[in-house]
Amino acid sequence: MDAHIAVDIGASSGRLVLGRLKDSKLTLEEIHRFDNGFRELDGSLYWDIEHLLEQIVAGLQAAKKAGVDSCTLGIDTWAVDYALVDREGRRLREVYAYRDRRTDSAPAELEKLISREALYEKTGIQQLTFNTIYQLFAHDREERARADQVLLVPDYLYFRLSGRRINEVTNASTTQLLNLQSRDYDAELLSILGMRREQFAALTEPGTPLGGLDPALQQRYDLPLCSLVVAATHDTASAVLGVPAREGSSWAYLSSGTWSLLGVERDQPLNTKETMAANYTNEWGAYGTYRFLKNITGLWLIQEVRRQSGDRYSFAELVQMAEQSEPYRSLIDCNDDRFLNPPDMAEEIRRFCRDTGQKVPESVAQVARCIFDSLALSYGTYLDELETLTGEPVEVLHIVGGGAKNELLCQLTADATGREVCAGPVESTALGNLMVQMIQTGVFSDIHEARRTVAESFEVTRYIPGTLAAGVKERWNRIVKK
Ligand code: ADP
Ligand code: LRH
Repeated sequence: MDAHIAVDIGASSGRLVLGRLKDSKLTLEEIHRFDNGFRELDGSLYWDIEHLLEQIVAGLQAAKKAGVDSCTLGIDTWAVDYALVDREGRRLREVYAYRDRRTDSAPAELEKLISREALYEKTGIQQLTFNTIYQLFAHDREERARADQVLLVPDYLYFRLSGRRINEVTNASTTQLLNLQSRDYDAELLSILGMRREQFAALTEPGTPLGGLDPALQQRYDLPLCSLVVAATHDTASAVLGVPAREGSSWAYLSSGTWSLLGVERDQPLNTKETMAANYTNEWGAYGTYRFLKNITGLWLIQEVRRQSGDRYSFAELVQMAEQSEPYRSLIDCNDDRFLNPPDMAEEIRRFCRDTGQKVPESVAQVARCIFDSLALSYGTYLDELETLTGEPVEVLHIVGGGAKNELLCQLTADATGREVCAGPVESTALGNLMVQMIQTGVFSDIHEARRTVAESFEVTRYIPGTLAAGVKERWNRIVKK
């Protein structure tokens, strides 16, 4: 089998990417791309899962047209969200999107039943109001109890394509229900939710072969013969696999898309009092690794500004406009909860600047500049914190994902972190997804060989740190401390 297809669906867009090894180089071909997003229905936010399934089928049909008769196939998506299904596999409702506000008070309510410290000690997962544990806690009780199973979004897509139920571990760890010691669902946490272990399928490792597509589906739509392989189904897990890091170098990653995930790969979790206070997470990775990282509100900020201005400018145009705008004029604390899902992002940014006594960004260009400056400064702060927490220096920061295309942000990041930045590949998530398929089918012997091949197959752009203008760091520190 020399054709491998990654279905990679992020919060803003999805794609089917065909990967092959040719003359010892990995080649990628995007065969289908589509928009993703959530929408409001009766006051709640939901993903359009049926649309995603239709697009996967359309992408596979496009692959067949392009001459792919047989391939392996892996799926990854964003984390934490889930479908509840009955015994027959019918969905009990639409799939909530993680920015839905029903979980706002869930952390405080759950804390009455288990302390935040105990929860972190068990799971090593940072507190985010949308972690699955909080979503399930806030879910209609009767419906939650009635569910035969909870399938996280990629698990559900695998199920719809193949009829087989899995519970892939890299994504399962983002539920905040897995215990780091027992490496399974934590009995006490399940009992707090009033749930049973059987409501979650057996944990499945990336690289597990899953057989073919549902034959009815394959024939009805005339799809290629697909051998499903369980990918590292959490998109961030795949993105980190796809980082072209040199073995033995001291590197960190910034997976830069809707979210900015800044962290390091480790072979042990790190869940101390200090890492809890700083809200760092230990998500489980493929091949026995952990992603020790910080979630930073990322390019969501600019996505919303763009969407709410009627998609008037492309991302490239917004970057260009920001480039010509005065640097470090106004700064925001990107991780302030107010930016999670405000009705008007640009207005919320202006309000933040007003509240903190700064110049208010008026034009779209000034707002965009404020976002990029602030993101870069956040990366600087958190990278230093990461070094302190792990006790290990970071020399190179690899930026992967759509944000690697933003040259202004990459340079600002080099300046603010004082580290060399290597940007690219943009499609590291699809690459990580493909790498697992290719290791499973023997194309690569292990992750090291796969990463070496990625490094030799794709250009990265280097950014050397320049000096940060005087007084910027001090102003920034005042703003984030408030
Ligand atoms: P996700 O998978 O989380 O939905 P992506 O990794 O696809 O996100 O990254 C999407 C982001 O990449 C966009 O929000 C945008 O900020 C950035 N981006 C995409 N194309 C460009 C471009 N041409 N120039 C600058 N930034 C870009
Ligand atoms: C990035 C991501 C991130 C999660 C968030 C829900 O797409 O998967 O790792 O924290 O979405």
